[in-house]
Formats: sequence, structure tokens, C-alpha cells
Amino acid sequence: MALYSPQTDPKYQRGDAPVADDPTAGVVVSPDTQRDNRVPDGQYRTRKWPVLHATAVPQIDSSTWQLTVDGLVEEPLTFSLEQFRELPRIKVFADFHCVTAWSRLGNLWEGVSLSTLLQRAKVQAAAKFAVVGAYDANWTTNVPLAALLESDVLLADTHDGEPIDADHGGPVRLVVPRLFAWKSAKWVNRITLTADDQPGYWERLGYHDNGDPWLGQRYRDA
Ligand SMILES: Nc1nc2c(c(=O)[nH]1)N[C@H]1C(S)=C(S)[C@@H](COP(=O)(O)O)O[C@H]1N2
Ligand SMILES: [Mo]
Repeated sequence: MALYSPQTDPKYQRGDAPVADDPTAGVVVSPDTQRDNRVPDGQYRTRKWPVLHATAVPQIDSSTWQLTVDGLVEEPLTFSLEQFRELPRIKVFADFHCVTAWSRLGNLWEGVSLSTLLQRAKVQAAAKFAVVGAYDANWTTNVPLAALLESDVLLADTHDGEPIDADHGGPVRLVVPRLFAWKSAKWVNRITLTADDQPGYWERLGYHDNGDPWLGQRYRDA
């Protein structure tokens, strides 16, 4: 797998990520970053980081923040922010594609591997999907369990070396790099494992159930 480096890789967003002696050390490299063309059909590249959400930025009190993993698991988990920050951490280098057509390449996320958390929760065999909830009430998204278990999926609290601010979903957001960005729940607070697929906010409004940018899965009938 090719090494990436802000100096030598023209695909990298110059100046946007910290430079390490060996930037791949301890970093999970999302496989889509290794494609020759990293921008899917119908997308254009932006070097900015747009802010996008359905309603408004929720007020979150970090002293009462909670993240729950429940549903079809043997051991439901709930974390305070303090407990979340003590979990084992990973870094992920990944691209980010919004269905409104912008793609932000070369993001360095840091946080907690979701597959590690789901292992701790002991997912039941009947679980096939997750409903992901967030602090902007009534907003959810649905993600197939298999997609959440990919090694580049994380609950992130930093982006390019900075804490994720409220606009971008802080204190903690989900990042699912291989699917369109509406699956990357900002202000995440609940991951409920289910047997059946329960379309979320955008999915009910007509967006594709799965949302793979490389398969052009923008709208339901795509
Ligand atoms: N909780 C929540 N998460 C959300 C959204 C939202 O409205 N609520 N919007 C999604 C959409 S459509 C996109 S493109 C990304 C945008 O993330 P950003 O604002 O950090 O760029 O967040 C996603 N996560
Ligand atoms: Mo989006």
C-alpha cells in the first residue's frame, strides 16, 4: 500500500493534516484513499470543510453527554465523555463524500474504533443493521452492521489534530468513510443493533438505503 505524505502526494490536501515522521504508523488507511481517482462520479473536490445538517446544532452539555450501544447485544454499553476518552484509540486517514456533491479528501480522524466497541458489546447473531441516533432529536440514520464493522469506521473526537467542534458534530461523531457522509452521524448518542432495516431521516426522504458513493447510490431508486 502506497505511503501518503503531504509533501509527495499531490492528492493530499496540503497543509490540512499534521505531518508525522511515519504518517502511516498507527493509522488505519481507508482503502478508497488508495484509488487512482479518489473523486466518485458526480462529485467535485473541495479543500474547505462545509458544515451540513438537517436542522440545527444541538446544545450538548459535556458533563451529561452519553453514548449508548444497545438493541441486539449481549452487553449494552453506556459511556460518559470521560469514560469514552479512556477507551483505546485509533487514527483513520479517509476521504469524505457528501451526496450534495462535495468530497473532502485526506481527513485524519482520531477516536475509538467502532468494531472494537461492538466486540465489547457482544453483538447477537440476529443483528444485521444499526439505527444510529444523535442529539439533534428525531434524526437517525441506518447502516448495515457489516459496514459498521469495517476497520476505518470510528467514533471520532478529533479531525486533522483538532477537537471536532459543535458544527461538525462534536464532542463525538460517527465516521463511516466508505458510505456517503449522511451516514456519518454528528452528535452521535445511540447505536441500536436491529434485525430489520429501519430507514433514517434522509433515507425516508428518498436517499438511498445503503449510500455507496462508488456505486452512485444517491437516491432510493438508484
Ligand atoms: N446528527 C446528524 N448527523 C449528520 C447530519 C445531520 O443532519 N444530523 N447530516 C449529515 C450530512 S448530510 C452530512 S454531508 C455530514 C456533514 O458533516 P459536516 O457538517 O461535518 O461536514 O453530516 C451528516 N451527519
Ligand atoms: Mo450530506
